[in-house]
Amino acid sequence: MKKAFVIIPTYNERENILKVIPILLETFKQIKNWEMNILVVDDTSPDKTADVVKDFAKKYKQVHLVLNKKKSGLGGAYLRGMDQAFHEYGADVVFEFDADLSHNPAKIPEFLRKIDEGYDMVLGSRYIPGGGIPEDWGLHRKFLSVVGNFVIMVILTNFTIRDWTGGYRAITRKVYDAVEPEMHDEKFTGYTFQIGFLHKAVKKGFKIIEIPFKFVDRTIGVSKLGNEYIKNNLLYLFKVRGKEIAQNRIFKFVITGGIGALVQLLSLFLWRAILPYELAVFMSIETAIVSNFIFSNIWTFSDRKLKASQYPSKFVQFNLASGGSILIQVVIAFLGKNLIGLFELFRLPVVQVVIDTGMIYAVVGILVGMFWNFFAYTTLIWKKPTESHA
Ligand SMILES: Nc1nc2c(ncn2[C@@H]2O[C@H](COP(=O)(O)OP(=O)(O)O)[C@@H](O)[C@H]2O)c(=O)[nH]1
Ligand SMILES: [Mg+2]
Repeated sequence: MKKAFVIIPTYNERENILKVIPILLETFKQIKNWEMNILVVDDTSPDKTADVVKDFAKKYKQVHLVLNKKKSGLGGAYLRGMDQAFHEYGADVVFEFDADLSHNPAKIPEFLRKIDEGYDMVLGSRYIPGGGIPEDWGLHRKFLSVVGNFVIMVILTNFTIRDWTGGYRAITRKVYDAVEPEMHDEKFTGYTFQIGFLHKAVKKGFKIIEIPFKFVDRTIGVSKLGNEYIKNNLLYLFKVRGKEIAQNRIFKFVITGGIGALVQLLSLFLWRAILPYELAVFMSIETAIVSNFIFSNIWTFSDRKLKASQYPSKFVQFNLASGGSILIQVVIAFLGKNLIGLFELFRLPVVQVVIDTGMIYAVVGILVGMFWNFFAYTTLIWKKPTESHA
């Protein structure tokens, strides 16, 4: 039979753990096709939560305790518990579960059904129909959770998952095995663990589903959610998102083009010092093309770097592609002028710069030209290597 472990991190939850363990054991009785266990990860709570767990563990073989010597934070506790459950006890699935009865245990069978259906990870969600947050939460906490989740969706540009910060989840071993190695390089010890873990699981393409649940406010003890929560989460989000964007090819392409434009303008000064104007313009364009070629090869397409022997022919192709882009811009400007005409649209306030249709044709030309360049680079010059079956 497959094994599931409900992992409960605790810090000063003596009263709560006393209540929640019997309720869970009762719930487990309805579950026939899974072997159910509880694993409490306590950070040597001053209120001696661990002693209560030890008493249960003596009576019930499904109850287990991991004791951390010092406070490890929510993420630290979960990583420790998951390692133990998957590697020592041979778990197939673990649950993230709060001690304070905020998570309705009656939902556990529903989570397991989704796992049985083939999902890799199941999220208890407060923000899909059927789910909810406590009515009596203060405005501050409601705002934090609702707006926080919205901000997360915007930064990660993922609106398919509605509850990123919830702490009621079922995670299969394969998700853990894939995500866990990456959970040590950043600061995941606190509540940021939840967003970080989920974000990585999503990126790896696991099958994830949300099921609704109503979050119930704790009646005993205090929340450990600290003020560093917002700061840490935002820091994490901007860091990983920044990294993702910096690795994006289109981003690199645009930056490379920007550098090219700068090189063109600056080198024009130098070329003009030694050449007549027309020739200097031509040489500055060629200098920019060389710059673009170099940056594209070592950065934008670093994963498809050309061999030195390919440089001459690829550089000729690159020049033709760039020439194509210039031609596109000239043609669009010509067509615009002759088909639509040149006329003033508006004047920028203060600086009094006239914006006319000619500017619009130029902008459209630049965009279409860039589109052409990107197309030529990816399909012609830095072609995706085809697998050879020699
Ligand atoms: N082991 C351990 N558990 C923690 C730590 N911080 C929070 N928890 C537990 O994580 C669960 C969720 O914390 P809680 O304070 O209820 O957060 P909230 O529900 O977001 O207000 C509870 O069972 C806490 O006891 C920690 O540093 N170590
Ligand atoms: Mg709680």
